[in-house]
Amino acid sequence: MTMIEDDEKFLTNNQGVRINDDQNSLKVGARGPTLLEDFILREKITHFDHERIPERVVHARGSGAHGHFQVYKSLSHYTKARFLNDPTLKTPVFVRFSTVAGSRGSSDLARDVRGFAVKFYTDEGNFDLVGNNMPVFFIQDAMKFPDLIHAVKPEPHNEIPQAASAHTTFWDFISICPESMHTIMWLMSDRAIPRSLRMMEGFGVHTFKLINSEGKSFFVKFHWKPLLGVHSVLWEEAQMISGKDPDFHRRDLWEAIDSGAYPEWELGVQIVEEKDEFNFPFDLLDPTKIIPEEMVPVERIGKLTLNRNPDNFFAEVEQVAFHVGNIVPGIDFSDDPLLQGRLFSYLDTQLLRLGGPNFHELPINRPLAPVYNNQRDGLMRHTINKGKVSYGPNTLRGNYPREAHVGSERAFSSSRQQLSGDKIRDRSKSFFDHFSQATLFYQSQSEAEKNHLVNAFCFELGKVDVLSVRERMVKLLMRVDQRLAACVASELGIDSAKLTVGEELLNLSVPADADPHAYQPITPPALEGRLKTSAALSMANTIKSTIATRRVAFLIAEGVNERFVEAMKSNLSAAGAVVSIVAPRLGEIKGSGDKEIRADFSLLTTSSVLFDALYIPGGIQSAHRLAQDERAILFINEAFTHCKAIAADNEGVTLLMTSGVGDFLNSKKEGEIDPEKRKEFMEGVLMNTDIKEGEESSSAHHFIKLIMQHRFWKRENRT
Ligand code: HDE
Repeated sequence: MTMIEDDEKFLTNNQGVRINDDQNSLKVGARGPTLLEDFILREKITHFDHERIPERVVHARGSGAHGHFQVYKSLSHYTKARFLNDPTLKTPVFVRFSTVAGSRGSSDLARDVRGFAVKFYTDEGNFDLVGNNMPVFFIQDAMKFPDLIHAVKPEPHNEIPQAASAHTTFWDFISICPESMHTIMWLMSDRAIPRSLRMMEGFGVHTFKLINSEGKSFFVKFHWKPLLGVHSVLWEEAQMISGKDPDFHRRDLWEAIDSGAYPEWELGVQIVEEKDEFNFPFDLLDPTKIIPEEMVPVERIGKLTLNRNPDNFFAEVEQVAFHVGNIVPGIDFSDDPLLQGRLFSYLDTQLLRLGGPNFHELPINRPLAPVYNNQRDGLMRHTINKGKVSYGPNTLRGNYPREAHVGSERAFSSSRQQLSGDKIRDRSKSFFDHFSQATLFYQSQSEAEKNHLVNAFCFELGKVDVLSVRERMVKLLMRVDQRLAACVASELGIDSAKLTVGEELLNLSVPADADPHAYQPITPPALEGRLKTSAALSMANTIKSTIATRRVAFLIAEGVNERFVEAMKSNLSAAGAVVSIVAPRLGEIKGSGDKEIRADFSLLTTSSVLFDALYIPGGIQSAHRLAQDERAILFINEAFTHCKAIAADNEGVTLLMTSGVGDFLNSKKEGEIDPEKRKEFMEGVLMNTDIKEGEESSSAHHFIKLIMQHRFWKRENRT
């Protein structure tokens, strides 16, 4: 039990008065009416009535954790930011991950962009890197943001669908917004359905600036690279997980940190000298573009570790307020028009959400660097400012607090930039190549990823009930890749041969006074000519060298061979995996040697989609019982269908053969299916039938290697 301090022992009201009865309101007699005088009841209920605050207008669903960041070596050549200069400094951080479209109670597994917001509590003030798990964004100018969000949110007349982009208004908007096409490729890819928040990349998206102590500035793109690799689930699984455990990602993050398996990311930077600003076949200020890693490599400069769960979800995860404008000396903004709009939006929205101008005083938002200024009062002010001087400059307090110098006193100053231009509402022509990076992304995907992407388009557009919207999307896809467009069109029952990518389509969203030709997308040959694919864009190329924190289900029943269970469990646990015993019921399950094994889940309370891999140990009775249990067979079939690693020993193999795995192997007559192909489809399934009495399964080592692979996508092609 946790230790309770003396002053925490007694229940009090909010004025600190001890309460002797918190179960009954004050009444006239035991059966009489309640008195208005009951200040204890009124205070308790009033506080409860006001427990909810407005949820975030976007990114409402989130999960957070504390940790720290440490730079590997000084980056002083590029920036004077102290937390990036001193490798001995551990800067505390708070990170909040989120989905974008759903409301606070929605499922973690929505197909969506994930927010990846990091607050660094540096000793020079708070720096917020408010990024996403995709490196590009849908739109190029902040002016379009409310429209984008209105289109993706549930439709306003009936508030349907929750946390889903698969509906008509979203695709109506996208189909006349060609600039979104690159981000749409990411959204339709498996990146939008991560296996874990701990297995996602993060990106600052916009180009920022770093400034060194000489005042020289560099363009920079920020990246987070997860040490566990980048992994996703299948769309079918995502939908099932949403029902089985809508908190799947939140729970996964919590449990990993709770068990000491701290998630880690390396911070990467792509640095571009100012003189090279115009040496790219795209505009560095355009947030719909990446800088391919082949053009500018990502330098890994430090590590983020998350090692503490929040104590209170509301006080920390809900009340944390990120703002792209929270910046420290040595870092600065670029003129990206999306970033410029964001600089206004975050503070503005938080004034409403957190009820006034003093939310920076909430514990989770409070900087570690001291705050002194002449700002005063306002709703919910915590600081009790003393004295009569609340202005500057002043003489009555020696002019304190005064402005600091940029050099010795480490004040912030904006990087110097010469600007001139007409006051106009316009967009730079250098922003109008909307397709070549969408194509680059698609071409860089593995075959399995391409198929998933096609399926995602078919699913999403299949939910659109206006034919012209679907057709417009097919037309846009024709500009990205003909095969992609043809596959999607065929599933939607559209004859793509009859469609042309007409100018009218691309001009639909052009402002009234614009020259429509000026808005025509352009395809600069440079990028197409030089770079056909980029390895970093495919998850197939991610790290596959660890099974740390992978969830492995052991399917057992009474009579299981406990030696197999123990040996496999100790091997997998030693490699960092999390083993769960799944049985037909909860409680102790007696093994064939009379040892008892406690079930972590029953077949009623869990499901294959909540695991990464499956082990079926031997034991005649166990295999027999499970073969009679439809839920066990479903469990195995789903693990097989979702391309997961499966290992079975002795009678476990017999059980496997009574499931769909056996059906697959037996149904095709010899010769009907190419044996090589059959072998391919069975990759990831490990069957060990001749382990002698007294021997241990020798398959653990091999099984671990399979789990590292995450999934065996070739299996998808078996039907
Ligand atoms: Fe945001 N965004 N955003 N956004 N954003 C918010 O701020 C906004 C954009 C991102 O966990 C809001 O406090 C505008 C890009 C994250 O608390 C709001 C534009 C990127 C989070 C807002 C963008 C992001 C937000 C809602 C276009 C990736 C969650 C609640 C100009 C680089 C932070 C809040 C958290 C949240 C506005 C585009 C990331 C309304 C106007 C691009 C991770 O201020």
